[in-house]
Order: sequence, then C-alpha cells, then structure tokens
Amino acid sequence: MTTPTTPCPVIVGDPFDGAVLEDPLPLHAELRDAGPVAFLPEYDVYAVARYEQVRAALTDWQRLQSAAGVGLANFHTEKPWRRPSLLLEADPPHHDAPRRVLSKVLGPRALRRLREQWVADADELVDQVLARGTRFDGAVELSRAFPLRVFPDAVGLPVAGRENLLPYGDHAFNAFGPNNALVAKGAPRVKELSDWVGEQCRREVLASEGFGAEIWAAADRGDILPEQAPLIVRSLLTAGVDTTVHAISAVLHAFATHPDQWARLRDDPGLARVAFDEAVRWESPVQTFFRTTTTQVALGDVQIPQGHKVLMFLAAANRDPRRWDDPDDFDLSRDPSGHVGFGMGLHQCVGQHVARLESEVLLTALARRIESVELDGAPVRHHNNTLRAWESVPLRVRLA
Ligand code: HEM
Ligand code: OVM
Repeated sequence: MTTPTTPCPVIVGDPFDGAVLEDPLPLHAELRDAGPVAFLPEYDVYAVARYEQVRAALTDWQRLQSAAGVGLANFHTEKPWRRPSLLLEADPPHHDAPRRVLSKVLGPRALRRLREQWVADADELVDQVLARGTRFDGAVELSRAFPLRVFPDAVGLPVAGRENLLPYGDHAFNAFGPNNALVAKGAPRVKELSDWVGEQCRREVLASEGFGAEIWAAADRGDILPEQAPLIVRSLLTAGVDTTVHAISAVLHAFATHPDQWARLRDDPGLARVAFDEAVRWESPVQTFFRTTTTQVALGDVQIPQGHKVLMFLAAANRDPRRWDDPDDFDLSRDPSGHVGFGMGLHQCVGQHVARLESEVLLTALARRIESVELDGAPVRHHNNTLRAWESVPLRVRLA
C-alpha cells in the first residue's frame, strides 16, 4: 500500500469489488463528498468523481494522456493485453487521422443512409417479440437482439461468428479494470476471440459496403495508412456492441421503473432521443476510464505526481448534485446535454450517433405499440469492471 505525497482524502475499498459493482452509488457519493480528488490506496490511483473535475480531466489531454492506456494498467510499464487502440489509447498527433476517418464514417451524414432500414428492422423486431407475448426479458429480446440485428450488418461482417462480439467486448471492458476474477473469467477465450476479431478486420472478409469498407476506402485515399485500417475496424467491433446493448437495457429499465416518463414518451415520441441521453446520464453504461499524468498535476491542494494513473468516475459526475438538480431522477423534462456518459473532448465517443440512432428507432417502435411497461420480476445485474449492465430485465407490457 502506498500513500499520496501531499495530503489527500483517502478512500479505502475496491471500486471493482462485486458489492460495489452491484450498487456503486454509495461509493460515488463518498468519492464526490471526499473532495475534488481522492486517493485509492487499493490500486495506488487518484480518483475524480465530481462533474467539474471529471470534465476538466477529460478535456486536459496534454497533461492527462490516453496513450499509457485508459485502464488501470500503465502501458509504459505493463504489456497491454492486445495492441493499443489507434483511437482510444492514442494521443495527438497519432490520434488525429484515425479519429477524422471514423468521425466521417460514423457521422450523422453517413447514418442517414441507414435510418430507413433500421426503422423497418426495429418495427419488425418489436412485432416479433410482441407476437410471442406481453411478458419477456427486455435485456435478451430487445437490448441484445436489436444491436446484433443492425450493427454487424452496418459494419459489413459475415454472419458466422457474430456470437463472439459480446464476449469479446465484455472482456475488453473488463480488461480496463484490475486483473480480478472478471478478467480471469474471460481469459480462457481471449486468444480464440481475438483471432476471430482480427480476421473480421481484413478487407476481404468485410462486405463491399459498410463501415468496414469505408475505413478501407479511407486507406486507399491515403487518409490513413493501410496497416492502420484493421485496427480501426477493430475499434468498432470492440466498442460498438456491448455499449449499445447495455445502454438500451438502461433506458428500458428506466422506463419500466418510471411509468410517468413512458406516458410522456407516448405523448411525444420526439422525446426518444432526449430519453436515451437522459438514460445514458442516469445509468452511465460506461462507468469509468483512466488517464495517466504526463507531468505533475495539481488538483485543488493535491499534487499528483507524473506518470500516475487517475481514475475518472463518469457515472459519479453524471449524478453530481453540484451540477444536476435531483440527479437521481430519470426525467425527460431535463436537458441532459453536457453529461459525460460519452466522455468529453478529443476522445468523446465517436460512435454516439450510431448509439442514438439505434435507440431512437427502437424506442419509437416500442412507443407505437406499447401503452405501458413495468418490471415483471427482479432485474439481474451483469458485472463488468467498466460497464454498468443488466443480465436480465423482466418486463410486462400492455399493448396500445
Ligand atoms: C469512446 C461511451 C457507443 C466507439 C467512448 C468514450 C466513452 C464512450 C465514454 C470516451 C473514452 C475516453 O474518453 O477515453 C460509449 C457509450 C456508448 C458508446 C456509453 C453507447 C451508449 C459506441 C459505439 C461505437 C463506439 C456504438 C462504435 C460504433 C467508440 C470509439 C471510441 C469511443 C472508437 C474512441 C474514440 C476516441 O478515442 O477518439 N465511448 N460509447 N462507441 N467510442 Fe463509444
Ligand atoms: C477501441 C475502443 C474504444 C472505446 C471503448 C473501447 C473496449 C474500445 O478503440 O478499441 O472499449
């Protein structure tokens, strides 16, 4: 165990412990209330949990780098479990070209071409689920089913092996945390899953149209190097599935427990987008990311030494009462913009328009057919070192 070099509130305990993953809200409040920054001796890291400091950390890429990894492992001293991402785990100037390419491939203009098909897919899935009955597991039948129906096609993946996407992403998000039992659980399949993902990133494997082909076309134009293309496709396969699955579970669970808000969405389906962002604020499907100091950094009275890991609690910032009125309320009348559930600054989620489109079309399809929705039993958490997730969300609906 180490102690900070300057006086700093110390929070004992493990943020990646099962009991905390089950309900992280008390720890988040403790961290926020301890001060602008706290020290976690368990992992020898500093932590920020207030909105002001989390936002400041996210936008300070010069002093808080990503290239040393955005998990607990410091890539300067520990070998990463896979080649670092050219986006997530890179700083300017290396980050810039891959980022520019993905921003365009996943941007609002590019998505316009997908919208019509995704609307039809959402209507079809909702009809299929409701044809089987009005009681179903929302996490399985909607949250997992819908992204897996539309996203791999949009990338241009072959059909075989798509069942590998969720386990690979789950492990990648666990791997940002400490080497605990959740990482050990994924370890036996890492080679098999990584080999499969690597294979899907090849130009010959990807369909001639889709996000994957667009990334390869950018290499043809010289916007990126050809050897960068597979790793940029890999970013989509790593970050693009589990995130939206768990975000959709979050919004379904939010509505099932806030019937008045479902009634509002029914009255005004135009609220679907705000509802999704409010759910991302409220639940923060991506709970945490780390940075590494490039120099000594002063946070309030605390001096964080150079080369140190800083843990940013996005979820705690998104419910900081210093920033949000009644932060624990899921409320469609609030303006959730400015939440840090997609991050902020240079690395802010480049896939957020994809995530919004998926959830918007699904919520719109549901609002058309469902009068009311409630829990039909106790929902069950899925534990992950980085993601806040549901394994099961039993729902009972009344048809419109
Ligand atoms: C970055 C969350 C969906 C691809 C990020 C970051 C967050 C995040 C918090 C910032 C990381 C950092 O600052 O270090 C989410 C959430 C999602 C979601 C909550 C769903 C609701 C997606 C999707 C894709 C995607 C659908 C791909 C299609 C990426 C990539 C980055 C990223 C490639 C790295 C960007 C960069 O470093 O410049 N995401 N994400 N994400 N996300 Fe997402
Ligand atoms: C990536 C990536 C980006 C965001 C999140 C993430 C596993 C991975 O570029 O590989 O989580």
